[in-house]
Amino acid sequence: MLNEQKRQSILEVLETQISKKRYEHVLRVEKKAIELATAYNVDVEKCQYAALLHDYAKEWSMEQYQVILNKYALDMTMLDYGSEILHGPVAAMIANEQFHIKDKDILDAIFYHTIGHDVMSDVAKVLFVADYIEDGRTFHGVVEARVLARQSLDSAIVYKLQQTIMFLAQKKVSIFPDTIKAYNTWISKF
Ligand code: DGI
Ligand code: FE
Ligand code: FE
Repeated sequence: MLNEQKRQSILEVLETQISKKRYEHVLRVEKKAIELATAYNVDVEKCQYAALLHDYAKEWSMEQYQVILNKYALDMTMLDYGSEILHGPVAAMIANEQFHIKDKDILDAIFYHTIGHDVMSDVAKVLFVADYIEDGRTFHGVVEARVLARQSLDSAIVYKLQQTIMFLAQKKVSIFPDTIKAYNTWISKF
């Protein structure tokens, strides 16, 4: 478990960055991440760090994203997809820079929490699934996702990728190519 003092110091800063509604989402993701990490024997503390910081930059402006993208030479094509795609990679940079988190599992989990990735650490898997099925989610398919998450993290990951791509295509919005790439990898190995 994450030390409560450290946890509170993160929450104090997080509160200044996101709305109350999103803050509560983050607490529910943390709760679900602890639950999944415990069930699947994954490092709980790492999963808590990843959960607490994953949406840190979700309400930032494009100008703020641009600064981080330039500073860390991140993929500029992400700019075409807006905050939905940018907030994870940017939050990973902030976790490193501002919260001095150097653990690659945690940083990658935050970076890929929206997009997914071909190779995901156990921490990344836990966050990817916890974000999708936390208790506040009510979208069509979440019940199925929760059932799958009890069977295996991998099956829930494939389901999330598949559902997300279908959802975006239905909405007629562009899909970030790396999400398709992750889907292709996961669907073929599953
Ligand atoms: O930040 P959260 O809302 O907790 O969850 P998230 O980081 O998984 O973001 C989900 C949102 O991002 C959801 O509305 C779908 C959207 N999204 C995911 N992949 C893509 C995407 N949007 C676009 N335009 N393209 C994508 O590839
Ligand atoms: Fe997010
Ligand atoms: Fe989230």
